[in-house]
Amino acid sequence: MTNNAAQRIVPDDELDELIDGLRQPEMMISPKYFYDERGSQLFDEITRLPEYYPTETELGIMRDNIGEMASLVGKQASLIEFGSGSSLKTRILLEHLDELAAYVPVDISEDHLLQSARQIREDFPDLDVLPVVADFTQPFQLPTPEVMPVRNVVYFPGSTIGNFTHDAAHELLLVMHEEAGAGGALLIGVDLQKDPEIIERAYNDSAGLTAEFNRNMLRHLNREFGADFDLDAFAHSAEYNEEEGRVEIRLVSEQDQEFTLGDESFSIGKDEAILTEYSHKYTLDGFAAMAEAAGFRVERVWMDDERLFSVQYLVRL
Ligand code: AVJ
Repeated sequence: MTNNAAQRIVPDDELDELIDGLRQPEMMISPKYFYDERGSQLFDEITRLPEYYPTETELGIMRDNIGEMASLVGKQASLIEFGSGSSLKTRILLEHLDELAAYVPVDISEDHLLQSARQIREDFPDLDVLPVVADFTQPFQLPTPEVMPVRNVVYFPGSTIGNFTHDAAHELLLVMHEEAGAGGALLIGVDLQKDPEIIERAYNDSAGLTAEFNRNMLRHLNREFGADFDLDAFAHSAEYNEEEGRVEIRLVSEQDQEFTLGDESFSIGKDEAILTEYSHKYTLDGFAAMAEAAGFRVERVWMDDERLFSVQYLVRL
């Protein structure tokens, strides 16, 4: 590159990981590449769509049960959020928790993390806000709050757990178990299995925002990794796989074509696809079994009347 624009340093291991995904029997790209600036904006818009039930439903569950949630978390807990925590759900929680020892948002994206930590500090001036830049799928060192916490409560909203395969979700629960420590707990949003039509509608919205969100991943890779995807040559697909209990989101190639990433070139045939996301949906029993295997017991489950979504309080065994 000979222009003098600021360059983002692309870590080799990120590029290697992307190339490795594209060399799999079914090409795949991690859903983390959805979230550049435009992707985060699009996701925000998705959460306000009438078809996309998870966000509004989870918010309603939080609002309706916040008193009970606060009493389970108790006084002087340290709230450790996996993810940067700029959401409305986090704010509802912070407004109602009593005398928190600390709020510890954990995220890999430093800019985003520090920006949302600053906002939280502004709105909750008495709160000890201790952001940690880390990949939360790996164990990390917790900061030491000024006030010694009575317990650690990990918060993981949004059914982000759904992005993980069952093996990876198990591993992540083990990390949460470790970070929660003795006497600790986990407050987690888990999307539930239901009528497949309701699920498929949420990922195939009539405004086409989810399709745009999906294709935007390619725009992101073009910009940040110098790839040369033709966005118009890929179609959005989101199907609920009932046996696996998950939505499978893909970009389907509309023609035989080639693209390059780094120094590698790839060919993809017409109707072949790149897998961009899994969104797993759980049964209450299925999730409880997975939680138990990772050393948690389900203490309380809150749901909406239609049982679309759950928020669960798990205690560490
Ligand atoms: C952020 C992973 C919870 O799985 O519903 C929304 C992402 N993808 N529409 C989900 C998403 C397409 C979302 N999660």
